[in-house]
Amino acid sequence: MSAAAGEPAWGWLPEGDLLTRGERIEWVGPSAEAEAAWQARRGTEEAEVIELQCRLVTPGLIDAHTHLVYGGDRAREFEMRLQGASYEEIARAGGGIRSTVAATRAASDETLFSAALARARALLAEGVTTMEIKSGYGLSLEHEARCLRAARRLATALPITVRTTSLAAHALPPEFEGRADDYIEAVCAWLPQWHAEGLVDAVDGFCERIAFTPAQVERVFSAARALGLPVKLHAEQLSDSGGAALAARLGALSADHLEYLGDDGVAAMAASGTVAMLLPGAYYFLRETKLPPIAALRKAGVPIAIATDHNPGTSPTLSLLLMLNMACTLFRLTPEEALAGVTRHAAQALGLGASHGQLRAGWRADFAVWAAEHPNELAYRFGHNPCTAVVAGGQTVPPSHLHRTA
Ligand code: DI6
Ligand code: FE
Repeated sequence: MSAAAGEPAWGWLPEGDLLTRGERIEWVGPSAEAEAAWQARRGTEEAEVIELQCRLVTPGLIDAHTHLVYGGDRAREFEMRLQGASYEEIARAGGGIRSTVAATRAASDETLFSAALARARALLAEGVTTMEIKSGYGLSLEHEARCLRAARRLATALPITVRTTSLAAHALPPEFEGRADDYIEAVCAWLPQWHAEGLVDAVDGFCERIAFTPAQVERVFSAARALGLPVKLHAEQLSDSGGAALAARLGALSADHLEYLGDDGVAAMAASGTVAMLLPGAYYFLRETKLPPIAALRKAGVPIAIATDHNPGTSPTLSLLLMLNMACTLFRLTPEEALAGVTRHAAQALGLGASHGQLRAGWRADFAVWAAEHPNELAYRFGHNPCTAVVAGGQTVPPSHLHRTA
């Protein structure tokens, strides 16, 4: 078995073994030392050997930015964009996010859940054992709660770690037309209620000229911080609004998208340890041409993560492996940086850096097994899924969970 811990120079053990105990990794090291490590720990417990057939093993992948719960789709909007309409024009004309809000509100709880379940299964089939799931298509007290409950329920139906994020500050719902500040005030009042129900692990916003201003985002962030919730932000996706610097100043876990990020934003993120979450699927699907400032982020030592941004409008992909490839081909990340971006840096972006995303003793026993010789192959091939087995929390994931149904 080979192990790629995702550490500098791949952290790759060409011949390694893992011991797990309960949900955690107990020991990881060279195969030659595995027998001794096992004997030293041997108690009365029964041991189960998971035969990994000399295959590559990586930490379970982490998709740290998704909008997995929504109704309907936006295939018609895709056609309109191909005929020349821009994403912003469609959004300003009441389409875009608002059309998904209407479809989400009209969907039953069961429909919302089963569609999200199929999407989560497709991610899991590629070795994704941890996913962040945002609300943001309900935009009312009850509809946001329904989406967050559906996200929470996924972790009871599948052996995955789910982190939920409230993205109520995603777009202005029609009933608040022309009253953005009133909507923000409402969101600040709703947050404690979602939090009290245990529905929220973090708070996000869309800081953009077609969404909310930095001042409005700051009000939502103050409400989050009053509840002790970490924040993150969709920032600098379509223009430079100074969102990343604002997020960094408030200690954000991540600032996401970042195509239009300037030097000040990079410096602020470096100072606060905020992760740069790059989303090549949205860049590709919107045919953006402005690249995020990768060289400046690298130079400043800002940790870089990669995610699908799965959503019906700008990134309807369910392949995190494809995002690895795009991060390399479109953003010129190295395959090693891309893998770190969906393992340990992604864990950091979720506040799970000390428990997820690495093959290390004490970390959660989440790992993926690949029909590959070297970890660089995960970014190299595209449109191809070499994942042969997934172990989550020390348990082999049954093949029935790994069927692609979305
Ligand atoms: N940025 C995005 O790319 C998605 N949300 C956001 O804030 C787009 C969501 C959509 O178009 O439905
Ligand atoms: Fe997003």
